[in-house]
Amino acid sequence: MGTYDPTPKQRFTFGLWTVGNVGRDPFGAPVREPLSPVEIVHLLADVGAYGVNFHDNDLVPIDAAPAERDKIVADFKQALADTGLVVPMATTNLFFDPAFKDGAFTSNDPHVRAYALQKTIRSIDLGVELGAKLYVFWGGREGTETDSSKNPLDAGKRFRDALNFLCDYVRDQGYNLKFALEAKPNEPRSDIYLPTTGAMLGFIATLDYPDMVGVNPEVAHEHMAGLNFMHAVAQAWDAGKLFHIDLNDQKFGRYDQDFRFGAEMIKQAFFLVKFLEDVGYGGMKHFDAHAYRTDGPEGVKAFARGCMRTYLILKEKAAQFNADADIQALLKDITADDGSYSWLNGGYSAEKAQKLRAESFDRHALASRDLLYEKLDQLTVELLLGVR
Ligand code: GLT
Ligand code: MN
Ligand code: MN
Repeated sequence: MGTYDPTPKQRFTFGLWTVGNVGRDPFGAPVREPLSPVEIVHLLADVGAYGVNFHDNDLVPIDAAPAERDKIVADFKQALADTGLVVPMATTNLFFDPAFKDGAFTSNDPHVRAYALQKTIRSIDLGVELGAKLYVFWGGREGTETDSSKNPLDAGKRFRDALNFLCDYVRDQGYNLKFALEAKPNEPRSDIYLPTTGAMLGFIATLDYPDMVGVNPEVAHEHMAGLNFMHAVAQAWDAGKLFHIDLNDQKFGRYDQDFRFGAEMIKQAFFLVKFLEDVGYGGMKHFDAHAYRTDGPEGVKAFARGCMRTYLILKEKAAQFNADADIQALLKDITADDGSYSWLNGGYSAEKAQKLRAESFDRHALASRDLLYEKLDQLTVELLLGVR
């Protein structure tokens, strides 16, 4: 049994907006006192996090005067230096201000689109100044309530033009910065464009610099759409596009709950952690979640510790799964290969197609195999429940 106390070497990160969440929701006022960015950095260092991420306006209020901005940034840098925390990722708030009520990069209004571009350039400068190597795009307002208002082809083109412009900006400045696109199906818009990680992966291939752009899948966002998050992550990994990940939890089909990692769907969380550990994902493990609205300052710390502890416990469970003799024997049997068809490996040839045509298969024998997935799954459940 390992210890589940997180340390910075595990690369767990949180956004200023996560542990700093004051518990406001569409029906209720804040329930927690706001914490300053400096206080948040110290809180995160206390609980064993590696890094802190931010939106431009989490750090610097949107209407801050230049002198105020400089003081805030200097204090934040000092807090980073005092604690050893780093800033691996930054992003732009393109959703809160009423100017973005009909989108930022995809707005019908060219003035809004230009403002969004300017705000992002400034925010990229700030992120890079603080050490960010990755820049996230979550287009919360990039969508519609009524499709009478916007042509999705125009919206797609505008979003593409904006990302191409920003890639060129980053290249022009000589920044060491990559982009990660984060999908969400809806909320706050009725429909958000490019609603899934798979949609983002398809879109990236249409950009001018696809190598600079990957994805930032979020558990809650795929679960809102009723999808298997681990499968989306696997597709992104396979494409070499898993640049970042937003870990949290969520019941299917609900509003964006952003619960503590592992709070709802332990089995899905287990297979996700197992996947990330098995493939050797080395990027940031970012918790994009917040404490229940019922909780105060102690609850916020319990929330942050809980996210990381659950990850580490599931990591241990994944190692146990990989070492479990009964489970591995079943898997060996399930994936057994007697070599009869190894001649099909290595791609197509006309000869292989010819030979395959002549093969005869006993469909009934193939179908009669008892795969014992029930047994395998029960072993997995018992392992997770701690009785193995
Ligand atoms: C917002 C959203 C998150 C995104 C953040 C990045 S902001 O909290 O709900 O999923 O990752 O813009
Ligand atoms: Mn979310
Ligand atoms: Mn997110």
